[in-house]
Amino acid sequence: MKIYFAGSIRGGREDQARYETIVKLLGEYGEVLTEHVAEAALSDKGEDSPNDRFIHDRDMAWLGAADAIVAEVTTPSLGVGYEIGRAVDAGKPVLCLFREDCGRVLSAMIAGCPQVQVLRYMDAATLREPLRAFLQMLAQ
Ligand code: 6K6
Repeated sequence: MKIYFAGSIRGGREDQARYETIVKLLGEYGEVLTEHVAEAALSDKGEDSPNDRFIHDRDMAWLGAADAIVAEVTTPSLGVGYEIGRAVDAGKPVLCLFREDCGRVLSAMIAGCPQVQVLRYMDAATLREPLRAFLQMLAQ
């Protein structure tokens, strides 16, 4: 099972520690193609990153290779929204994780998309069971 994890980078890194927890949990069920999204060293500035065209093309190739997309959508991010849209268009299963106590309301374009599953949570440590259920259902 190849899993594409999406989380905000230039949209803001406030939830980076949660991304680490989620990537660790996902690693119990498959290969996470985008572990770097959770790295603490990755800033929202990207001064030492490869160029944007390289990032886009590489990430789209990984998205195409993925069996499932798990996106943490609490911090709004153009890139994550774009990845979700591309994944839906490609017919990939998409699970979005939204932290309920963040004080924001999830975009209607995500919450209202019938091809996207949305899981509202409070504590990333409690996500093991729902992630297992989502991924094992796909493996059958
Ligand atoms: C580092 C810091 C700023 O830019 C970078 C370059 N690094 C990236 N490396 C890999 N994937 C990226 C990068 N920037 C964006 N993405 C992809 O878009 C990831 O898969 C994330 O899920 C998503 C984040 O989008 P933004 O709009 O929040 O950056």
